[in-house]
Amino acid sequence: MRRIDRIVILTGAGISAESGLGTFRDEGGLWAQHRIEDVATPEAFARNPDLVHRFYNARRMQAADATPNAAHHALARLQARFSGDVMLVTQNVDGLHEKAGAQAVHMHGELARALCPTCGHRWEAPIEMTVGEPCVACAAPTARPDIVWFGEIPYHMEQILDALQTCDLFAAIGTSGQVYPAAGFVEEARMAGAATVELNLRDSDMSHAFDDHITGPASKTVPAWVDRLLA
Ligand code: BV8
Repeated sequence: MRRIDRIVILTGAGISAESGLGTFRDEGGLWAQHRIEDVATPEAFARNPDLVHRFYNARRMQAADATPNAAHHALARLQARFSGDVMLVTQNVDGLHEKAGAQAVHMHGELARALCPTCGHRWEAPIEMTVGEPCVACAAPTARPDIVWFGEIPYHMEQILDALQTCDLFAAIGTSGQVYPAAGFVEEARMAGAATVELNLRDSDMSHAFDDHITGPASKTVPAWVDRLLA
């Protein structure tokens, strides 16, 4: 077994499923209630800002009440105790990794933050945002959720790609591998010679690209996986 010094972990909605937050593509998932085009694109926000704010307000309130599960806590433990580097990249916009004490790189933004498209200022979002919400810095009435929508460029891509090119182990937890560029991270890691493992309830669209698969609910598989890494 090669020595592992640098780990990159990518999490998706599946890690928060057992904390009661809806995933996107499982039956009854968030997108089942709304079409992506209707709520998670800049065009949707321009066309119907009230619907988009209501969609995110509901998720912001749900996320505010949600508690991290054993999988979030296990990743925080890994970050705290692992002798090498652990970079935790998340597609999730809930704050559950932070609530468990971990540091996460939010490539799709965060529900808890607002963004002013006029001056670029970011601040802690009110639990409910409304149409015409003024920016706290420049007062422009155009504030939006600080979320990366489809067609927008994900955050921290340079930092993430650097880490993928130098990691020894890449793990994807609870993601369907359907959204790019996150779905392509496993290929970046493989090309850099990293070992790759997928932890999921079932096969994902990227399962073929992983060396190993650990099947089961994250709250069970992630703590056991972390214990092995820390042993
Ligand atoms: C970009 C914020 C350019 C919103 C999100 C055609 C081909 C290829 C690409 C494209 C294409 N057409 C368009 C694109 C680009 C597009 C894209 O990929 N579209 C897809 C739909 C085809 N991507 C973009 O637009 C991205 N931007 O490409 O810019 C660029 C490219 C490269 C470099 C620079 C610039 C922007 C994408 C970001 C969109 N915003 N989120 C919000 O959250 O409201 S994406 C959205 O989907 C969420 O963030 C979510 O995290 C993400 C991915 O979903 P998953 O997390 O995987 O969740 P999902 O429900 O799908 O799966 C859950 C998984 O968990 C399942 O596998 C399930 O089995 C598992 N699970 C369930 N329960 C458990 C579990 N596992 C373990 N335990 C459990 N208990």
